[in-house]
Amino acid sequence: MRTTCSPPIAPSEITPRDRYYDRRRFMQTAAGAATAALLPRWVGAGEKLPGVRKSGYVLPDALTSLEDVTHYNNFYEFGTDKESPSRTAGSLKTRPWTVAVEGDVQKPKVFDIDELLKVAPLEERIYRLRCVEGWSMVVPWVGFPLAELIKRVEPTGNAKFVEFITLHDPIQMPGQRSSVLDWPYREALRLDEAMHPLTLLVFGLYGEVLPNQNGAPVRVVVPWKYGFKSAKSIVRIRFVEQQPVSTWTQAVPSEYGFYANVNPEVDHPRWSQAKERRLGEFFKRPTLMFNGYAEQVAHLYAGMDLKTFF
Ligand SMILES: Nc1nc2c(c(=O)[nH]1)N[C@H]1C(S)=C(S)[C@@H](COP(=O)(O)O)O[C@H]1N2
Ligand SMILES: [Mo]
Repeated sequence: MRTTCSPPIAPSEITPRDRYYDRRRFMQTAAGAATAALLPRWVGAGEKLPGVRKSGYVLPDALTSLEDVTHYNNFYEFGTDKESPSRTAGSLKTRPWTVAVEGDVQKPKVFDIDELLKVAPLEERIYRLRCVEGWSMVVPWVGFPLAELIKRVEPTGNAKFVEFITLHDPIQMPGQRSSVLDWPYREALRLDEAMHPLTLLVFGLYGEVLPNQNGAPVRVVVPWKYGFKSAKSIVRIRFVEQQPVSTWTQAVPSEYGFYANVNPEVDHPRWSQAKERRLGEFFKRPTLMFNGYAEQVAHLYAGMDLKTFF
């Protein structure tokens, strides 16, 4: 059982919540029955993803528990505190869902999520992910390299950056009724970063369909960058020539740069980045350059001053 970081639930909250989930489950079942004839299969959070093969991407680090991975989240569309997303992200409908892949590409395409899921074989990869706030986790993600999708749509010579845009729907995403950030959430990578074999398009974790609070039905995971680069619940992937302005950079340009490479030598203006706390652990550990992936990614930034391009 979880003993820290979770506020006590008031008895008054319990009944309505349970009733809400029962109702939701009923609706999902009804919807599932109605569409079963049309869809190849109905996948929802917690369901096992079929045909996932293990990969060579493993780590000596212990895995962060499923409980921690799914109950300590940053997902401002569902509230600004860590516990809100697990409580409120049930309102996100992840089917039907489409992802428009567009911009400077030869073959733009709107993918249905169940079609996108089949662009390449799903594999499990254990990656570290570190939040700029100083906590980190080790997660068996399920997905395939983003490069597989990029190759399908054939970027033109003009494509220099790839932008990821999250769903904008204040009805399903209550956090969007507040203007803490400029919605929809936007993030971007340089094309070579997006094509790097470590960059993963993610549909699941721990062998199961992504829980909504972790970015269902599809997100990216860029393990050598601070967590905010890994956009959740993506509906649009756009190839562009100019460097896009990410949501966090727009909000606080002095604190959140475009690159956001994990770097213990570049402090956040308001706190040190030298150490991190693994969820579930008590003592902090030193933060590694590029989050431990320097050998694989340092060449992408050869000759760049990483204090300027933070
Ligand atoms: N759309 C969207 N994506 C997002 C965020 C967000 O608020 N909205 N938060 C980011 C931040 S700051 C982090 S640390 C990671 C957290 O991912 P996790 O909840 O799966 O651990 O998601 C990132 N992706
Ligand atoms: Mo974060």
